[in-house]
Amino acid sequence: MFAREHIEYEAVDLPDRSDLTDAQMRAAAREFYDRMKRRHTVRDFAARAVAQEVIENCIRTAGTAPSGANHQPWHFVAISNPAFKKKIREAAEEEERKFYDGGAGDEWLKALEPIGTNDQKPHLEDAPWLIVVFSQKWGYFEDGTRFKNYYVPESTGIACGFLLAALHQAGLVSLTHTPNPMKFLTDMLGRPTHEKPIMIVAVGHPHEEAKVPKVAKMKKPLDEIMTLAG
Ligand code: IYR
Repeated sequence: MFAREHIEYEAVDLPDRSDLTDAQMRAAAREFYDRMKRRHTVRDFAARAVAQEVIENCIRTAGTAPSGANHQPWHFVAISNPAFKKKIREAAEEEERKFYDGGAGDEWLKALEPIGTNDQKPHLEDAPWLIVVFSQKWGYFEDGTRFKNYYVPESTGIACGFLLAALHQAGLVSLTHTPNPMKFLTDMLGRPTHEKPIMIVAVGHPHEEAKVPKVAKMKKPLDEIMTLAG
């Protein structure tokens, strides 16, 4: 997508300008908050399938995120094949066993107690889709030479946020899962070594008996997360 000869500034008129009244804006912000606060991280998935087209459009949304120098330093691998999901589960559980057996250290394990997680990761097989997010330390020009990427963790983090919001908007639930370490994903998915696995997002419909940890629903109030300065 990037060619060396295209590195120059060219301006175009702002497309897609929004034209809300102040009242509409107030309502829109409120409605989006009301919608987003109903997003829950869910570990229990139903067997119901999800169309590939839905996953593709959610990844397209993630790809609209802003990024350092617009380099878009991310790659998303979508997996629905049951045998492949099983392989990922087995490898992730192997890492998680070491983590929960003490590798994580007491403080970390204590912090996870209210979340109720353990080394069993059935969602990696039960969810109809796994989306593995990779960040890219560098990219390639069309001529095969490399360019450096900037603000890679920040950019990829924003793209992941867009992805989770898009999945929620599509009526799906997701679980951000970060086995520790995650290097096995690079090998298993055949990704180049300059790409770093960031997270696995398990995606699907919630199981009819799905539960969430009570503490996960306690969000800090506005006066704790916001200061008006000046
Ligand atoms: N990767 C482990 C541990 C874990 C860590 C954090 I921080 C969490 O918020 C949740 C889990 C696991 O997935 O179980």
